[in-house]
Amino acid sequence: MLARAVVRRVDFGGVQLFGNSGEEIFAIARGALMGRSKSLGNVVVVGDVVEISREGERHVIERVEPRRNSFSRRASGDRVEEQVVAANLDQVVLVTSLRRPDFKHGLVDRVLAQAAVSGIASVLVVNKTDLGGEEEALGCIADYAPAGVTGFALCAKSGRGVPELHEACRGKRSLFVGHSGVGKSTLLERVAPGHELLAGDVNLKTGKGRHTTTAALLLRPEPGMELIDTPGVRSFGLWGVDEEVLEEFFPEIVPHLGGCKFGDCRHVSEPGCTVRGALERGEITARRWESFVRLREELGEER
Ligand SMILES: Nc1nc2c(ncn2[C@@H]2O[C@H](COP(=O)(O)OP(=O)(O)OP(=O)(O)O)[C@@H](O)[C@H]2O)c(=O)[nH]1
Ligand SMILES: [Mg+2]
Ligand SMILES: [Zn+2]
Repeated sequence: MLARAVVRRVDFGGVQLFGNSGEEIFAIARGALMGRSKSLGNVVVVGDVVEISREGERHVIERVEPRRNSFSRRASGDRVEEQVVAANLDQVVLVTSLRRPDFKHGLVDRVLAQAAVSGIASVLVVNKTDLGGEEEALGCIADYAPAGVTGFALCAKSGRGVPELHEACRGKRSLFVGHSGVGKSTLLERVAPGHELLAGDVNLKTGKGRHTTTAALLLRPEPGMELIDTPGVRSFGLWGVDEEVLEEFFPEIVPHLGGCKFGDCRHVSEPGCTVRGALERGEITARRWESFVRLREELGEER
């Protein structure tokens, strides 16, 4: 008889699971699951539903159930390869900070597009308002209003603004993504205290803590609410989208598509372009537009 379980964390030596009654189970994967690569890679990821058998004291993952969705990125490195970050998600919580590190639009545009490509809703968090002020954070968020993005300006350190995000995470499985050091784990500790997410190493030379998260981890702080912490990303490449259709994943561009004079309009210098019209009227911001063009070029170069 096979039992079902949910993947909590994938380690080198095995997989941590939540069993049917919420109990933690450690399992290894059936070799056949891993294929020729002999690695779990994208086969078993956090959020997956798996079927496990028992061999004496051992739990073995026999099967991975089909995913309702998954959030991927292009794996870092030179090869064009997919990295599945997590599966079966309700929303992506994109975490940024106002300072240390500075707010960076580039990653925001990439992650928002990737979530859209995966058919997953997203919200934007601007953390560390204590270092720059709430006004400025709200300004960052306002840039994304034409894209229909909900944002939260907050301070994980003091807890200010965190209850609103907590509320937005109730009843959902949320994937926390962002650059290293923006405060994802600190924020998760606030929403879900007692998970020792920050119990990492302390730098012996500086005496300062660097608690860099090294693997995705699913938390269940309260019934129905699931939060996934992930390691910070340095760069983020899109996966699973062609340059021709990228425009469909920028919500503020979408209403202006289909009206261009030429059916194959690239919205660059063609006459009668309704997207350029929207750009000139400010309905699409210049900054988002530049991001879109850069991403489209990048996808074109990968061919
Ligand atoms: N001033 C200030 N510092 C914060 C705040 N939130 C987090 N920090 C600090 O930012 C640093 C990084 O926080 P982490 O929570 O480890 O960041 P992370 O996003 O999980 O980083 P990775 O695991 O490397 O991806 C720590 O020194 C935190 O104490 C905040 O609201 N204000
Ligand atoms: Mg972390
Ligand atoms: Zn056009």
